[in-house]
Amino acid sequence: MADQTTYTTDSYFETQERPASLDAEVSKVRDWVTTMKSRGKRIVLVTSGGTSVPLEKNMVRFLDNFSAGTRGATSAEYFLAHSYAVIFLHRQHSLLPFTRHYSHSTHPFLDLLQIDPVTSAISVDPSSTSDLLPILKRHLEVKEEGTLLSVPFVTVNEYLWLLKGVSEVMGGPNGIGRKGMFYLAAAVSDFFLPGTRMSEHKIQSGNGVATDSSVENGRLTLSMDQVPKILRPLVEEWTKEGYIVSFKLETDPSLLLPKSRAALSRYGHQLVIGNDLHRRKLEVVFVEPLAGGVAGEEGGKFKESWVRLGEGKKEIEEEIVEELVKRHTTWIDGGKV
Ligand code: 9Z3
Repeated sequence: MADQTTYTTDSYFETQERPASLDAEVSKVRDWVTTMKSRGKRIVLVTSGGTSVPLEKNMVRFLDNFSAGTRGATSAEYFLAHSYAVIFLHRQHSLLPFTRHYSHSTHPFLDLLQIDPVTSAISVDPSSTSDLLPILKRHLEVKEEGTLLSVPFVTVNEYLWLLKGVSEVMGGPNGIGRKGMFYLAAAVSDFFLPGTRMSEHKIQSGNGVATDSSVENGRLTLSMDQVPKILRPLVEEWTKEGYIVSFKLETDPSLLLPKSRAALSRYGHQLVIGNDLHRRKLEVVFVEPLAGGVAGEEGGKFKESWVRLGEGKKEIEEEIVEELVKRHTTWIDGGKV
């Protein structure tokens, strides 16, 4: 097993460490799904942000990717606006629905506030109120309704275990069936370093002298294995009835359509949203099976439609989610989308 480079999902989960908090997280999700189901809600699992790949068990260093979680956090807000209950499986410290509007350096929260010189009372600067009010309102409403469940991950291993656990709850006998949607916007690493080859402690370079097997003549060599294609068991085993939307990210625009079609053919799910790294906030392409056909079949046919940031709209996610809700309604009604 130590030299294995190709994992099936089964062999991955048999060999890679199960996170200590997994059972508690999944049990929380199970209770919440039961409550949302009893209220007649549709549920969407939104995955968001990048997965990290630790290089050491006592992690100091890791590989990461660019994703800030904008797509996921923004889309989650629009799903909530369409009355969905949202499980937000996200990279810890990436953007969150609602608070994303005032994060980090783009819109620092402290810049909204002012201090009364006499009483020292803190209030919101009136020039910011009109922007803040609708966001705060929705944030408080959603909190009150309990329709947003946040589940954080850090590493790709945690992400994979949680995706499996949550999908099995949503797709299981007491799950949400066709009323469930999967919106897989997280940027998931294709490669990982298996536990058996991971250094226990911080990789040492010494004083230019190698003290770790992966460091030779001062050069660190990493040999990583492929993360198994998780969409297959998701579609075929964990959640057979859910409406499944995956994202395909490319940097070469000429690969976007062929790669999106290939993903749909390979896994036979409902929709691939293709996006180019640099144009992802302006346009995406929906690739789905042509009505009456199954894209997974040999010679399957596809329907492609571009969704573009519309006139007067601020965020493309508004349009993406609007389109998805229509398709999901048809899916729930049992018809072909
Ligand atoms: C996406 O393509 C997302 O739209 C982005 C969003 C990661 C581009 P941001 O967080 O970016 O708003 O800055 N997500 C999926 C990327 C991915 O890893 N897809 C896999 C692939 O392309 C298939 S599941 O192979």
